[in-house]
Amino acid sequence: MDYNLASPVGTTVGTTLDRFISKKQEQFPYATGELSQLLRDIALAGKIVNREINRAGLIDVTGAYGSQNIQGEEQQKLDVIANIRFIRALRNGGEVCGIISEEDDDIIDTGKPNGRYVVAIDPLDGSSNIDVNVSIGTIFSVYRRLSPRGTHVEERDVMQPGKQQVAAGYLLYGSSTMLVYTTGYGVHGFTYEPSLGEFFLSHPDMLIPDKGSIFSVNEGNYEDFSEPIKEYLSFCKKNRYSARYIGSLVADFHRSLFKGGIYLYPDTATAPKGKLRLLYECNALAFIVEQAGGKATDGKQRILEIEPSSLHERCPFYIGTSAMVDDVSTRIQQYKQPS
Ligand code: AHM
Ligand code: MG
Repeated sequence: MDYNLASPVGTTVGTTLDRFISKKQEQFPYATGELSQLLRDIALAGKIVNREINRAGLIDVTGAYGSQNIQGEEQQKLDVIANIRFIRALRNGGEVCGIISEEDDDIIDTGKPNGRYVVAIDPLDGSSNIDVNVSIGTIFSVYRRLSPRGTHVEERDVMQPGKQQVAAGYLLYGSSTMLVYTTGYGVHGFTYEPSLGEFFLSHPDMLIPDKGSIFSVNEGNYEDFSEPIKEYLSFCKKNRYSARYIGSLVADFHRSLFKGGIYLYPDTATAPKGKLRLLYECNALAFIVEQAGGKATDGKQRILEIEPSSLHERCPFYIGTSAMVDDVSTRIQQYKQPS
């Protein structure tokens, strides 16, 4: 069957996100439009969150959740606001029956049992950078539900391995705001034009460079890293690789996608599964990087193969240029503990 996936019509640089989504949908004769609408809902919520972030310094929404402003109204932290915005948009859209969010302990039942999809989302990632005007992001994964439509969301709907994702993406709130997503047919990047209120296609068919010389890791944890990680970092330094670490996963990943490189968040003795969350941080970026020709592993296996065992589980994370991820994974697997 010819889906004419390479059709340039309506998919050239400068195309609006809305038109791009519609054009892509037309290439799939049996598509119902629900996934397209879901992506539009996320983009809309992203615009609203972007506005809140840009005003953060002015309207004093940063700071501790639960404190009160001068009118005695409760103030909300930006990550809480972002969570509310995304959940509201997904609930109103009706395509999603359940959501798992970094901000909520349990699965959120949207009250839309006919929704065909579930979403895993980190509404505002990079918490240490929120209050200091450094780039932050939103990360999302979309899965087709396993339970029958017309019923309430179940845990198995969100506990699927990453290879089952039907779409994934991120928003980067940086020097410009971008939305980057994949539905399994390449990775496409859109840049937000605030005066028009539109995302425009700026980076079609993104591919990660197959060579990289940037490594990105929190070296403050060095003493807790295992020997193969320490050795890999020595290798990077001996080869005069550049060290870059923003501390916002989306921003660090975005740079790797453009320039090539590796991002590492290893496990340590005190954090045996690392820090990052499988369901709403690692899986989405792993899907994107593979679509862009890169790799993501936990040191032992593809991130996308991991069968989740709990909603908020963590995993070690190595992502970026294939050769670099292979190098660090090989070192981890071949390392023999001294007896
Ligand atoms: P968060 O979900 O609390 O924001 O934590 C995730 C963030 C990532 O964006 C970033 O890559 C990492 O934590 C930074 O961790 P650290 O401060 O330990 O280097
Ligand atoms: Mg996070």
